[in-house]
Amino acid sequence: MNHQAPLILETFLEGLVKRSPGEPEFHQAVEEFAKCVIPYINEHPKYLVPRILERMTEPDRTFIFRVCWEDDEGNYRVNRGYRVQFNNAIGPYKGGLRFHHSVNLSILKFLGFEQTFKNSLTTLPMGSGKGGADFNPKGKSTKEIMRFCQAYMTELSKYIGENTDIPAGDIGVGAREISFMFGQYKRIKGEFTGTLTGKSIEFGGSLIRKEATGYGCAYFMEEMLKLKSDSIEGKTCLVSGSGNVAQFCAEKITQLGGKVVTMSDSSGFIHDPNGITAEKLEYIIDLKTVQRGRISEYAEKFHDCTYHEGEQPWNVPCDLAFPCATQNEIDGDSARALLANGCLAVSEGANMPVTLDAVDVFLNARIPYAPGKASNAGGVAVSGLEMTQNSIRLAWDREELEERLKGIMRKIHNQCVTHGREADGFVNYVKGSNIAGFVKVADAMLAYGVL
Ligand code: NDP
Ligand code: 2IT
Repeated sequence: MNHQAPLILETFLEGLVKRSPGEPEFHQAVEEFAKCVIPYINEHPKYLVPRILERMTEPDRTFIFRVCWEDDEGNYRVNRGYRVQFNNAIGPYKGGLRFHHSVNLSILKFLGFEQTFKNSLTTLPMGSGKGGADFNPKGKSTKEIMRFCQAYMTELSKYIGENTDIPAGDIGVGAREISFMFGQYKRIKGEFTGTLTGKSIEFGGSLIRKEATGYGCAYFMEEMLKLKSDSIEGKTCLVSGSGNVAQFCAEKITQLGGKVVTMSDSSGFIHDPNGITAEKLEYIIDLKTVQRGRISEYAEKFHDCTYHEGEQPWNVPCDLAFPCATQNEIDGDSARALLANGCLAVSEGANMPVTLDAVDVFLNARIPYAPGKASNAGGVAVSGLEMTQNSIRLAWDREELEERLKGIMRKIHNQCVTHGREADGFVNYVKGSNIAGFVKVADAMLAYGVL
């Protein structure tokens, strides 16, 4: 029998940094995960000897490629495109594409790594991947977006397929971009298959996919509060971001009786103490998805609210917080400000919006705190349901899909409680989601032997 010394967190992380230098976001995501999972692995040597953790922290493969396109003035433009195929132990690679100037390998590896456990938690058969480009869609014309999407897909099409790797949207990639990419994929391959999700309804998309991440994030909060005999009803809520996830998180919070008082973009945030009602949210959705304007315009349109240039919403008093913009948007100071102002619980719509020290602030305060891999899994879950519908060549109705989404979020919550409940009854959702997500993928990898 092979002997393997127990894993030590610090030594493991040193090895990770040595193997993957200069990737701070990836190191951060792995550290949060390893803190929870290493004690579990040491108690379960069947995972230790086959070096499951080392294997899980190395993507299966990574594609990096040039994307050359022409802007409206006829200039040649060059960007870098990526696809990280992280882990396909429990299903084909599955995860979004991000178009943002900040995209690099570290960010895509952190997102692909998180996706592994998120997809495992959904209970659906999906492996993990993430991709995108350092392309900045801001200020680009629709034609420029189209040319970029087509150029990106011309190369990406070599690596994806309905049974191998199924991309979807993320920051900077919504219905418009998915349509351009799906059209190009179909043209190149000469076949109509469900190789992308988040498609429009007319050509194989699923009802509820657009709403799924945000709705799921609100449902997850409702589940956490239910466990404490409480609910969203009557609560003052902070939402950050004003993109796809933030919009539908705000919509569901409002439907559940909560009052959303903030939303934001990368320029600043608006504070509307009377609440962002359904009508006002309709304005924001049009502003962001059709006009492609800035959130500051909300404060010009509606009275009794304020716009805070260059600031984040975390100093506004609230009961509940829903970070739905981007990674590392809540640091230790913001977490302490939230608690000092009465925040009772946090549900992440974004991926890794909370820094490592802020995670500790929430856990030490023993408030319900849901990491994105649990609370934002609704999006990829409905992507999984879109794949199912494409495979059986049927489309389910809205009610059925919303019920399934609710059921999946409930099951994710239950898994977190099973693996995260501590002796005094406190549920550590970080530990619960990491261990529950890990076990399924690890058992599949073990079953395959040395691969
Ligand atoms: P969108 O592009 O639709 O919206 C992103 C929002 O976040 C915009 O309001 C944007 O502002 C803001 N934002 C982006 N970068 C920054 C930044 N550096 N600082 C401050 N604000 C920023 O993306 P999504 O809503 O789809 O994604 C939001 C988050 O949710 C991401 O973390 C994503 O990974 C995660 N997520 C998305 C899922 C999906 O299905 N779409 C599923 C699960 C998670 P601006 O317009 O100024 O850039
Ligand atoms: O982070 C995520 O889960 C997503 N961007 C959605 C991925 C998907 O395949 O729907």
